Amino acid sequence: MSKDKILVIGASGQIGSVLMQALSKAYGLNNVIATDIREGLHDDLFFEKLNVLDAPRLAEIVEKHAITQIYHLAAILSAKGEEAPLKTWNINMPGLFNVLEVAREKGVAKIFFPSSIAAFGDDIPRQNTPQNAVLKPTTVYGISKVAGELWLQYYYRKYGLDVRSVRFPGIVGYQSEPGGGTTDYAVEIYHKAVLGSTYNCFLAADTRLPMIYMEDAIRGTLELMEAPASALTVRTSYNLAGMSFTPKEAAASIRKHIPDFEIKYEPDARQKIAASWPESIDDHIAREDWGWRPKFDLEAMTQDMIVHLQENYAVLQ
Ligand code: AKB
Repeated sequence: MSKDKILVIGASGQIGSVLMQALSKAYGLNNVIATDIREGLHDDLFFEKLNVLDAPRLAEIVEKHAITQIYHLAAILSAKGEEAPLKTWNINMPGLFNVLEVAREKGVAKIFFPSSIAAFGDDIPRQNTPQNAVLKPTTVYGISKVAGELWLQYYYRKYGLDVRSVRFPGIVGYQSEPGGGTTDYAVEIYHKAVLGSTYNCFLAADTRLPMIYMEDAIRGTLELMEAPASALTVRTSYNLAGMSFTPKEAAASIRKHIPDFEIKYEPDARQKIAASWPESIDDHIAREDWGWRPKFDLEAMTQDMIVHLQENYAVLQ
């Protein structure tokens, strides 16, 4: 059994709820503590209510459980962030500072902080966007991710804090629902298809974006966290690729299983955000440094999503 004690902040969110299960399996149920601002989604024994902006409460939890690793997932995403830019900054940045500071002060060994393809913006090659492309994001969420990446590197260089990060593409999974992102359509489309409804897509048919299946995203996160520190050459955030597709291609892939599926396109403000992001990602440094390989392409993901969502909805009937 591992000696690590892991704290997940934002454990009830899209990634957090699935990561909790994977971490509990890998490190033992007693060794993973869920925290979230929302109560009721996790076993009380291993749950602590936490607003990450409350630094003394965070310190109390870290001390109480002798935490050795923190996964800090709580943030406001791209589309929701644009509705309240300063509020988004005032949650995303102080939340990260509280985590970095508590880690430094209490000797937490490792931190995981997700960055995003939202860190990219103007003046990038949109195909195979390289690791070191210029970072000029157009959303407050993206700005907070770029600033966050640089602060991770700062704490690593100045204090030796072992911080690790990936730039996640849109994450697609059947286990949980996203909220407030620009890539959320790629989850919604499968729910509507399985329910037999027409999907009104908020992005245009040919909007190509990088995406990753949840199973790959979780495995990649654990692999990065388990990699030897000496192998890691990026202490801002690693580019990470799974697949890239458009809403039209997703619909075509779904129709191979659900031939009657219909989609309509009604692009809204999220279209502009999507147009500022890469279409595909060059992740060769993650592949070289810690052996990253995605397993799911669009067709494999569609098949798995449909099977699992059909099961989930059948249980609810
Ligand atoms: C979003 O759409 O905001 C997120 C992301 C790509 O970081 N899913």
